[in-house]
Amino acid sequence: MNTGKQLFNTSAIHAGSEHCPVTGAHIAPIYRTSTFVMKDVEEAIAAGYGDPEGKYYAYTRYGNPTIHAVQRKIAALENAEAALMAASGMGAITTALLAVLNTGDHIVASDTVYGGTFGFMKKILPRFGIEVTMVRVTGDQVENIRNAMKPNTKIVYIETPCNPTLAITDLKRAAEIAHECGSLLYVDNTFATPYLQQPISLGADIVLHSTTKYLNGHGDMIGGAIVGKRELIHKFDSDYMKWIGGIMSPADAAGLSKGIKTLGVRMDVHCSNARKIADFLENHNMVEKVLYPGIESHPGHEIAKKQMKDFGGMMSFNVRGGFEAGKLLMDSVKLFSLATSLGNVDSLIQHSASMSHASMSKEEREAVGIADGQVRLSIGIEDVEDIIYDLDQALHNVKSQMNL
Ligand code: LCS
Repeated sequence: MNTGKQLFNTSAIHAGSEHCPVTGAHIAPIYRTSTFVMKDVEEAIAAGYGDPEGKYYAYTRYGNPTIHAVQRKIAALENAEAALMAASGMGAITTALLAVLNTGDHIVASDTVYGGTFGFMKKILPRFGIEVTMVRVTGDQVENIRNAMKPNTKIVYIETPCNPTLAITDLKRAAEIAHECGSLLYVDNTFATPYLQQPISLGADIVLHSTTKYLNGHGDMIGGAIVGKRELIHKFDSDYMKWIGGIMSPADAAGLSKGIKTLGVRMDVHCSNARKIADFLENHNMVEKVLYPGIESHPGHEIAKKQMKDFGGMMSFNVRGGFEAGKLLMDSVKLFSLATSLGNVDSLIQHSASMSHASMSKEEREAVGIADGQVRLSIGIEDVEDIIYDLDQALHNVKSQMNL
């Protein structure tokens, strides 16, 4: 029943998407401009760096109507007050971390995160005197966060479901621990999207996205978002993004707004396809292990059921025959594209160890369950029978060529 607040799909279509107030154009034009003309010097002085809410503009690096439109859309979907767009997911993550951290600070992060995030935390933050402790945060091990906290811990950083092992963290519990210890909770919500999981409603302070993935959905842009309370987001904008400069382009913001309009309907198909494919793989004699939070044997299944609307379109699996079998499988698929990235309408397959998580050493990967033979699937919204047919023929090919 409608309670007066717009529901998800309505918001995805309408939030932030105003018609052009000047011409009446149904779809507002893209404000492809670097700068904004001032009437006179008095106005220029008053405008300063522009207004973070878009009441007036000065220069696109400080704000632009097309970028502000997608910010309002994403904030509405995440049940948040404000959002800030970045040139990439990594741009959003690094901006949100560096906007808060100072030399001598400490952060606690989940031990499994996207390879780029891992690289930034392990190789760049320490250069600025910022210490990172990575701990296992699945199931009851979420309590490890408390043990890792120090007086100078500023941020707890979680990715759930995480890339590429689909491990799940109890966000409500993580938020409680972070807040009891006086720290902020950051959550990368790229895999779930706000359609399936709203971390702010579970206690997170900042939500991060690679909008490159499901939010855009069509694989034709790179972007990121930082979402949270107005005061914090405006501070990130005015004290950091404005000078670091990694903003999203207006053209990409317009493309992203279009993509988000169909997020809910796309996610429903991603989820239902993924569930059928996980069942198919679980019952296939060439598959050793399926990592998908939607299957009951997954250790994070109960928590995922509690905090997510559905289980998403991402999964990983270990093929019988190890690395050689995984390699042959990826060379044998026809419908899937062998490509990193995820969240597109079309299905993608990748080798996590050498692609998304190449920034980790073999030992670091093995410690968190990223096996050398592991294959990651981003299940698209094609007809599921066609996706299963492709995987089946590829697995048969592996079996016969390797005499397994
Ligand atoms: N967060 C997650 C969970 C990601 O999977 C990625 C990228 C990022 C952040 C960074 O976003 P970007 O800067 O690429 O927009 N994940 C990728 C992957 O698995 N393969 O290629 C990129």
